[in-house]
Amino acid sequence: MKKFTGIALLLLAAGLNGFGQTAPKPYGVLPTQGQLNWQETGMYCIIHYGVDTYTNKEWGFGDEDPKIFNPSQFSALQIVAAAKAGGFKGVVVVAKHHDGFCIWPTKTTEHNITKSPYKNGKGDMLKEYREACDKLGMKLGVYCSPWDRNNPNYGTAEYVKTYRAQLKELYTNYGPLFISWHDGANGGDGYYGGKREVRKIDRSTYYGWDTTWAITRKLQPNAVLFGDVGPDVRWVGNEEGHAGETCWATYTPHAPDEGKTPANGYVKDYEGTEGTRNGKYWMPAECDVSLRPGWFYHKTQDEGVKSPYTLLDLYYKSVGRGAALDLGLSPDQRGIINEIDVKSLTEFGNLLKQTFAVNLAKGATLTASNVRGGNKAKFGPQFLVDDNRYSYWATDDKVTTPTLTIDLHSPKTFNVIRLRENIKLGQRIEAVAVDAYLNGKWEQIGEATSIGGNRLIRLTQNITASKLRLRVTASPVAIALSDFGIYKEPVHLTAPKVSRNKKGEVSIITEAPVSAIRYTLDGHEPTSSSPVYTKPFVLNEGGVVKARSFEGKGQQSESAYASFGYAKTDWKVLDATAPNEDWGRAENAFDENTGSLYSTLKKESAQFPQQISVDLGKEQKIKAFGYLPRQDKQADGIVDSYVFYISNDGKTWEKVASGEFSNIKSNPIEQPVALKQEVSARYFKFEATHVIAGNGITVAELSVY
Ligand code: FUL
Repeated sequence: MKKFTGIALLLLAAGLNGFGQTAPKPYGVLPTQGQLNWQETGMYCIIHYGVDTYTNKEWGFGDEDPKIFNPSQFSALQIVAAAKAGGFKGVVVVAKHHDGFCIWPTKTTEHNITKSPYKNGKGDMLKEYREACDKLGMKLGVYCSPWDRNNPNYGTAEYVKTYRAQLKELYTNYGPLFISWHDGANGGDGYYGGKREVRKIDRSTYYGWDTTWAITRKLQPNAVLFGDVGPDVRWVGNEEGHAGETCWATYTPHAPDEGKTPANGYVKDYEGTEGTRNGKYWMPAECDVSLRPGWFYHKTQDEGVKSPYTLLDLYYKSVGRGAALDLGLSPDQRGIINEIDVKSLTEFGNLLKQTFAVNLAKGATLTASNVRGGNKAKFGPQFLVDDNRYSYWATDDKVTTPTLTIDLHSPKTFNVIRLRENIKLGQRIEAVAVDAYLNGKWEQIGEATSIGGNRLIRLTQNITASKLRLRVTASPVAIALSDFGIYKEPVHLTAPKVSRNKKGEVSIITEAPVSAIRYTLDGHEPTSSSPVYTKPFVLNEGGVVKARSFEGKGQQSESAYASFGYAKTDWKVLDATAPNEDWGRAENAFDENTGSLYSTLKKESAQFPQQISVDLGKEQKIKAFGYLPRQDKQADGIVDSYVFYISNDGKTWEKVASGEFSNIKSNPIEQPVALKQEVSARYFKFEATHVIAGNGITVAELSVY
């Protein structure tokens, strides 16, 4: 009898409310199992270690002698452990970069590790990475550059066969892999077996990507494919480590030219930053950014290692926007991750742990304005705090903008809010707002767009409240929200900012007042006994400034770092290719303002080389120069091929350096060039022989050191 009543009640409930039992219909395109796994992985590192580590380059030409590849202490275990200490879940190993040198004993080319002194030619670094990952419970992925500046056949069908054979070796011998990474940098000049020429390819058709990807699907069915055009994970369009504030997991890539098929290296890559609402494919973004300024290790960049809080900021701007964070690690010439990098990674890992250890919303009473079919057991808001990404709170089909109140029962202090949708049902929610009950009324404290697989709202200040409210403000369909969390970052004093003006005066400022700013000029870390900064000071000869904020009981910020060349106070333009507009004055190339440009850009075609020569005001010793490309995200006029001259009379010039600025398009940071030997000169000339786009050159800053 009892049993019978139970069933009757159930039938009654179902009859009254049919969809109280049925899940909401999926919305739009959906992730595959591989993409769901990737989303859960969330953060991993990409390891650049090869011949460039020994030549101090970012892109090797392809003519490097394998004998230079001679690590004294290579340890895959140390490298993978450093990534793990940072909270990362896997590593993508650059098995071959654009220089063509393979760090596994491939049968496809002679240009590989067996020709190096490493383990007397018996080494296999991929195997060592595989073992290290297994030992440490980390995932492994591979990067094998499609562009190969060493291979004599590059540009022919024969090379494509070789490239596929390389992938097959990697897939067959080192799996299981979680990602296969395909770079968009393709074609150009190189060694090519001694030909030393330019080889152009049709990026849409040359690699026959569909055929290549079919190999991945067959041999590594659980790996996702990364590229500018996915097909599983898209490039975010910058190498700065951030996705758009609004960032959709769906994407419709477009070719730069109307009517053409987009491909890796041939896509409007800036569209990857936000993706496409209701895009054709589920193709979430990966944000790749290096821990150091460059992807490979350069001793001169030891001071440029990103700090733990910079990494945390990037975490919010990548993982916190539904994308993945792919952080570049660069083993040094010993073949291990430098101590400086390990320290930053470890502290970042600890920050993450401390921040996300406790969801302060656990134990709260959650009350929803609507629950699907009134079926709380199946679709109630309690699922928001159960740590399961796929159990969820859902609403009736007609209810698309519900409200949720969260009674925390006692005041809680937090500065991060986490939201997640059950993405197995698609990306549904377009916008939300969060309110806190403060001083007797509801006040909005945060808002966000494009929720998706993970959305972190980082508040600018701590909020203490015992009642919160979530309002879904835009969604085309019923919601399926799986997660609501609030977290508290450890207290943090922000590092000061160091800058210098044209008069050579260095200023050090903080966002908010602090007890003291202390600084050093000798490269040492500032301590509580370093000099206190009181007013701007002159640094005519250039050098390194390090500064920290200090507060209360021994609390101190991370240290800020800036390196300056000679002060540009007396610099004058000697001669320069005519700027085309008023705003592009040649003087802007050395006004210590990274926002102003010297520009010769024209609509009609222009002649190269173009140049700017500068009178330093007096003879100076020069060890290096630096070119800072425009910082406004535009590509026009960025120089990627240069010649640098010096002179003592401003008439006869001596060439002291020339070369390419590799990877400047994707990573437009200052390009430092060390001269072969120190010179003494009153004048220098910077000549551009090629630009990545546009008719003319642009220069944000030139410096000499
Ligand atoms: C880019 C490459 O050209 C860089 O050298 C680096 O490997 C980066 C991860 O991808 O496209």
